[in-house]
Amino acid sequence: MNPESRIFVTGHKGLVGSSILRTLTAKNYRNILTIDKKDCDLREQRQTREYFKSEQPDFVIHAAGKVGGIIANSQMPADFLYENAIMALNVLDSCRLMRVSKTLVLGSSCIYPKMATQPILEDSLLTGPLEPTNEWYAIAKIMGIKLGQALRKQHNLSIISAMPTNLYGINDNFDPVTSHVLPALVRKMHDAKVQGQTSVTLWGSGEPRREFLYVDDLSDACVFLMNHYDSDQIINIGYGRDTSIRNLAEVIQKAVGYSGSILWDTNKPDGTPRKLMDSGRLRSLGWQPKVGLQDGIEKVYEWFRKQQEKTIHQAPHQRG
Ligand code: GFB
Repeated sequence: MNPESRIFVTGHKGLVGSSILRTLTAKNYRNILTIDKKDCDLREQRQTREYFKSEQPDFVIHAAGKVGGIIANSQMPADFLYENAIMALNVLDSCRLMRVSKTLVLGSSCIYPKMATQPILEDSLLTGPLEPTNEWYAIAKIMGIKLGQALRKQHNLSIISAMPTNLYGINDNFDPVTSHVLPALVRKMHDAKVQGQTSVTLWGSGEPRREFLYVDDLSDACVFLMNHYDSDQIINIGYGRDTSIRNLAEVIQKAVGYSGSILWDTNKPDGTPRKLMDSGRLRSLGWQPKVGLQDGIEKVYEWFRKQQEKTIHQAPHQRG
């Protein structure tokens, strides 16, 4: 990509897309294309094709997706499967029609088998059953990867697929029910502190282990891959270390300054016992992350607090 390239970023308002935009802008890319859902719904083939025809992107980073935490995934399996699959189909098919120079498709670490050997190598894709709480989302993501590989094989298109580990950062969804664990815990501990609650209840046993990557590290890796990677082999983007949900809760508790106790609701699902990816393929190309978990959580909490203050100071009719 060069500074004048027309780079279309899908999902530019989300956690990942907004970070990719910040990173591209910071790296002086000047022709970044974005479109609001109301003006082009990527679930609609005609609208997607028309957008590609009129804007003629040279490069595409497909970051749009319907995402959510363990409960959202189990409660809306049809939405997670259909919306992610149809968006990947429409975007990649438009890339084919317009012969886009290079496309990056973003997958997820949940595409790997529930009991994959840890740390998880890219080669473990499709070697065992998926985790049932998010198999619907995972199937849609696997379809996106496979379509990219098929288009490369049949039409000689440069499409790469990257698998980010669990992500966190600013512009995330902080809803206590539908969000991923890290923003959910920030929200729950902050509310408990503000409301003077003596305890906060988290889900599951606290034993599962997850690997968390700050979203600006992910977007830096995405731009790096657009410039340095061209293969049909999928590539993991991880932080390199995992932590238990219990330990994550303690780090967040400290950052938030909440002094109450933590209770665990074991009626809620734990999900995959462990998800730590092997990111050796990416490391061997010379990329590595910069933001540690504690620093990242502090950044997120600072941003979250500012957002909360803004909401409090807004007139009631302005609140979203
Ligand atoms: O982030 P999370 O929702 O999804 O949950 P996954 C991770 C772990 O945190 C689970 C525990 O063991 C949860 O039981 N947990 C504890 C909580 N308290 C909470 C809470 O208040 N909220 C949430 N959400 N979790 C996701 C997939 O799996 O991983 C997605 O569902 C996606 O599709 C993403 O692939 C990367 O890490 O289990």
